[in-house]
Formats: sequence, C-alpha cells, structure tokens
Amino acid sequence: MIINSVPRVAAIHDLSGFGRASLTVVIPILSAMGVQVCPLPTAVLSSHSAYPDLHAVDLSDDLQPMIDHWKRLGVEFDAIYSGYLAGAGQVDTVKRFIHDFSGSKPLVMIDPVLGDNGKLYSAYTPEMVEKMKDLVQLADVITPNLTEAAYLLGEKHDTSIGLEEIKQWARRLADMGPDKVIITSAPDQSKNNNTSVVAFNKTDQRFWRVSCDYIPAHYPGTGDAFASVMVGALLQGDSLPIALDRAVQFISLGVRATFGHNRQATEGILLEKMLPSLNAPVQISSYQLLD
Ligand code: PXL
Repeated sequence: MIINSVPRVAAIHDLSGFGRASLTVVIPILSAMGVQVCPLPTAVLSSHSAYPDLHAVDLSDDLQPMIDHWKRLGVEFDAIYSGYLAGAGQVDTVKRFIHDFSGSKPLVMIDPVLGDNGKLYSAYTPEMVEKMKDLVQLADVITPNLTEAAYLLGEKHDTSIGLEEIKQWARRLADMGPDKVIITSAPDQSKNNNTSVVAFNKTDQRFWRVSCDYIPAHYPGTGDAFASVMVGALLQGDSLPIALDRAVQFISLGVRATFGHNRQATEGILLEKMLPSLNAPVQISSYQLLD
C-alpha cells in the first residue's frame, strides 16, 4: 500500500558529479515519475569510476547519524532503493536501515551494483560480493546485470549463456530471498546480437522477457536508469511486465538518442532529453511470457 500521496523513496546510492550515474540519474527519473526521492549518499565522487584520477569522499561514518535524524523525524518510506555502496562495511548499515524502516512495509529494491562486462568495478573486492549476497536476501526486487548475477551465484560470466540457464540463474537468485529477479544484459541467442532482460516472479512462478536491438556502445549509468524506472513504475502500480517494458523502452530510446550524437560514451546517455518520455503511455508492448 502506498502511504504517501506522492510516493517517497529512500535512495541509498553515491553522488557522482560527472558522468550521469547513481543519484544524478536516480533523482531526475523518479522525480519525473512523480516520486519523492530522499537521497542517502553513500559517497560523493567527482565522477563515476570509469574516469581515472577521481576524487572520492566516503560517507560511511556519516550514514548512521543521518539515518538517526530521519528516525527522530519519524519519516516513513514507500520504497527503499539501494545501489552503489562505498565499501563492504556499508552493507550492514543498509541492512539495519531496511530493518528499522520496515514499519510502513516499503518495497525493497536492491540493485546489487558490483560490476559489468564480466569484471568488478575498480573500487570493489571479493568481500563486497560476499556482503552483497547477504543484502539481496532482504530485497523484494533485485536488478543484477549478467555480470552481477554471475558473481552473486559464484558462476562464470558467459556471454553465450542460453535462455534456460538464465532462467535457472533467476530462480536460484529468487531462492536467496527476493520475490522478483530481473537480470539485465542477458544475451538473446534467438535473435542475432540482441540483448534482453529476463525476469522471474516467484509468487506466480512466471518468467518474462523483453528483447531489444544491440547497439555497439556501452554507457555507464544505464543500470541505474533501468532500476530507477522499475522502482517508479512499480510504485505507480504497474505489473512486472509493463514495468519491464517501460524501463527497457526508456533505456533503448536513450541509447539510440545518444549514439547518434557521437559523444564520449563515459558521459552516459543524454538523459535530460529523455525525461519527458517517462510520462508518455507505453508505446509498443514487447514483453513475452516464457514457458
Ligand atoms: O552505475 C553504477 C555506478 C555507480 N556509482 C559509481 C560507479 C558506477 C559504475 O561505474 O562508478 C561511482
């Protein structure tokens, strides 16, 4: 049940100043979708970590005092949404947060940010992987990419993975706790070069897939954008497959709009041009129910 007339989300992510990732993506998307964002920044960085020589301020020691203030204020949330954490120690803080703010029965969305393209992000260690396995147990919804799914399951990242195996991975991730598992960047072997999102809903035991054309560019922050649209759509009452459609369409449009401009991919997708599309009705429904 939504407790606020404008749904309210606690967003536990870093603030990367340059490069369109994390809170600079989460806040505009959710605001455009009519959701109030209360950021709890895990770190402040001059840019996301694909840029060298960045300056980072780790806010690990400040999180709990900020959370304690929210408790004194009696703030309640419709959703708790975490992403990039600045170190394994922050996982315990997020776990405590989920426990302490469970009274309003918020939707708990954990984007288990660990890495991409088969590799961990530069700041992360195997300890972070172990802690993230703990954290996903508390989630209602998780949105790992293929790399993160492999790390969480102790499997090898394999870009030639078939659909049946991805479905097994989704089931095994759901066995760890979450009701909805959404694996992004999953190869679609049935269509040449396509990429897809495969989702499993444990409650009704149904699998869904949305495929999209592959574009030969990689933009940081698209995982954050995808998960943010999912949170907004689920809070607006969309079904899982419609939320998937909206998130995939938003990313596909963003990637297409950006690719044509020949900008440095590290700057991310041209989000600012895309925000109005979040309020348009879903144009083409492309989800598939899988056997
Ligand atoms: O998009 C995930 C992300 C978030 N925050 C920081 C990152 C990344 C991915 O590179 O570096 C700081």
